[in-house]
Amino acid sequence: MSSSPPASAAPSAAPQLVPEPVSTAVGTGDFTITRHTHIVAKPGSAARVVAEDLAAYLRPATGYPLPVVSGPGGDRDIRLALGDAPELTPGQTAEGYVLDAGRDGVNLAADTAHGLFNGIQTIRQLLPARIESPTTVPGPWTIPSVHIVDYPRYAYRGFMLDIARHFQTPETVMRLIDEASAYKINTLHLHVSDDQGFRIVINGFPNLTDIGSQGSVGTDGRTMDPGGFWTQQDYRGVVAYAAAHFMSVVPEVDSPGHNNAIIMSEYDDTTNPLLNGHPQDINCSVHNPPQWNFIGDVGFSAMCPESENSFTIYHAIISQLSAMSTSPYYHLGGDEVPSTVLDQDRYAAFINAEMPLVTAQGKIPMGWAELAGPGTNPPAGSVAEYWNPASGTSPDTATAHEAVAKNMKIVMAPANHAYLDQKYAPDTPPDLGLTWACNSGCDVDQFYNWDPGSYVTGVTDQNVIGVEGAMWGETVRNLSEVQYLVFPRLIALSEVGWTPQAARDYDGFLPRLAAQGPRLTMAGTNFYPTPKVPWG
Ligand code: TNX
Repeated sequence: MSSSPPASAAPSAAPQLVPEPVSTAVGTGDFTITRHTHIVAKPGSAARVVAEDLAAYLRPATGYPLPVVSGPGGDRDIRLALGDAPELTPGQTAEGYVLDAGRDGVNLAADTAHGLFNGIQTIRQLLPARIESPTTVPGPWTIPSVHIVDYPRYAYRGFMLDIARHFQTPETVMRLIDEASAYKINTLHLHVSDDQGFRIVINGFPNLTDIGSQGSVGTDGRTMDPGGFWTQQDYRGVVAYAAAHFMSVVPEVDSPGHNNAIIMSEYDDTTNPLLNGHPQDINCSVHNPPQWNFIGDVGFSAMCPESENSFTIYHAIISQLSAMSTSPYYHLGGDEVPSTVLDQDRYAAFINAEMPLVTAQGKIPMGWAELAGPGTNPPAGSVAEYWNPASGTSPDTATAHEAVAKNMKIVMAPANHAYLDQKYAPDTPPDLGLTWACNSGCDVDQFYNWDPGSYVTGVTDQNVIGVEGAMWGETVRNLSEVQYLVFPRLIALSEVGWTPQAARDYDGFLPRLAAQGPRLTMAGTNFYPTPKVPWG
């Protein structure tokens, strides 16, 4: 009845998976997907949706119909089921999955649809790299015999993208969602505003995009690179697309600094009925009146904590973005305000006035780790994102300790291990990437070889909820440039965030990373072919 090739009895080779699963046992007898294979899932169940996702991943390259059908399914089928994964203990069920592949097909089980989605990412990597081809290519489509039990180390595994320094389209971001979710990244942190651009329509404040979206870094404003913005419909579309890839979206409009685009937009907005007629009082920047700066400087702009207009504007931003976003977190920035611009009391006053605007929307405040500094009162459980390269007992780790002392949770993103905008090596293409955190380069070894749970002495997995790779936008103008800096380093970070520390080792990681090269190539994803990886 089946025209599939005979199953082999030889032991399967160890699969080359990233992130490395918690446990992988290799068996004998593999399974080959054929044009007769079905994908089986209960009708109407959340498993059905993920089954459709799997079919959509596998149809282009195989050219097979791979119909999604109701149970029970026969031999040589791929079966997805919810609630049939007794090997997962309670702490492991939110995203865990159990995958069995062998002569009789594939059984994927999980307690949640997210777990199944993680499992189908593993199935993709068990197949030959050609499976990533967008057009039909020859098989065979053989999956080795494996028994995998898998779940993440951290609940938060983030990718941050700055669409403020250079505008990026919704289509670009959706493409990056495809690529990041393939490595089980589950959070997209969108940095939508900074000194050089404000990128999302906010109702009631049309100037924010009419004026604030027109510039970008490095173009002297308005002629060479016109900037751009998203409508709220665009934003909702990206959030929905992310949700379909089991990624939640954390929006960030930085404050009280990094917001010259807001100040330039609203400073003269004297007739806006939502403001009180003298919006000039929002400006606490070094320049008065404020002026554009497109050269990528940081630390020159701030909004004033004494101005009610500041919070009218932030209230509109926070309430509208929160209502459209899926993450429990809202990121209010909080980084890099020099004390010469706002002293610590005024900085803390701003943050303390802004956090209730976030909690009123039912969101948990999140911010760069300065948010934990003296005088601020973040609610317990709010999140500090630690970006400082300092580690161990260095005095520069202070913000991490302040966050712990305030019962905050921590997302680790130390710039020298997690900033995707840093150059790989001092001599990689001269116009892409910055160097401040990585004088001698930050290649995949640097992204892989650190432990978020012991990086700062005294900050442990009791406090750390995850990791994030930050793709700042000063030097990247389009998808291809972003991909070049993101890959393969985000893949290394995905394993830092997923795989138990004790199961990680760089020598074992390198060949598994090398195996991702042809997958990226097949999928048309640009990446830096670092000489550190034995691409083969
Ligand atoms: C620091 S560290 C920034 C960003 C820059 C980035 C460039 C932090 C929270 N902010 O504003 O884009 O460095 O690498």
